[in-house]
Amino acid sequence: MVTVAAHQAGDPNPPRLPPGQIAGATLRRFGLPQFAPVLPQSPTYPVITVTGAVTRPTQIPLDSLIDPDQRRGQRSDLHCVTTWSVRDLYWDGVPFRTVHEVLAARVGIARAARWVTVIGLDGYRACIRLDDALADDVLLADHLAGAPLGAEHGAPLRLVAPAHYGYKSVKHVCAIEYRRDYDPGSAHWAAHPRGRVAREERSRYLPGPLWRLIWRAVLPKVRRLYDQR
Ligand SMILES: Nc1nc2c(c(=O)[nH]1)N[C@H]1C(S)=C(S)[C@@H](COP(=O)(O)O)O[C@H]1N2
Ligand SMILES: [Mo]
Repeated sequence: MVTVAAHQAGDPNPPRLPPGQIAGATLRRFGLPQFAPVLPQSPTYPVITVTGAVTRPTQIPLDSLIDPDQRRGQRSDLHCVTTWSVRDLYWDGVPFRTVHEVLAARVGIARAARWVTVIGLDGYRACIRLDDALADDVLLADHLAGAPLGAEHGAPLRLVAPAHYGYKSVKHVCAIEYRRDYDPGSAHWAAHPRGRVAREERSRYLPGPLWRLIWRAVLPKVRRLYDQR
């Protein structure tokens, strides 16, 4: 559990939360129900598999993908589709865009690639639109709150995409798959292709404010699954 500075009660300018979100003080391990019992062990020598719409699929040691000169810290919020948020998390890592540029030279990414599926060691997959992944605030993080990322929050590497619901921020990253088409991933219909928090793109088929009610009702059950281990 990571404790963050609580915002002062009576703060004249409390930072605004996106529509339908409620802020909590601590980040607790969370995710899809089926992944609650799976806690990946970070490999001694992590490698990232790069595959899909590329001409030279390969595996790259994580150390050689994280260029120390490109490291950056970032303070950002995490918004879960089930309506909880945690503000002001301090991540450290390299921008996804920087890694993408290195990969473009090494693996030859197809010009038609418009999406990227990020895969975790637990088998979790989430797909993000490539131009969304290339935004300034999208990080591949290996540190949280100044310490190396622990197993709870996604060691060895985690995607941080603050403008998108938490289900896009894949933990335990072990593979990056470039794609021509959208891949619903582990959350299937419960994921939205874009998943932009500001537009409340929570899930497919129904409007965001309606999904709020549904996900709020589901939240306590999923919390229990994650808290009991
Ligand atoms: N590998 C993996 N990444 C994942 C998930 C998961 O189940 N497995 N759940 C996602 C969801 S729905 C959320 S809200 C966040 C939760 O991050 P936390 O466990 O650090 O709180 O992780 C995301 N990334
Ligand atoms: Mo989530």
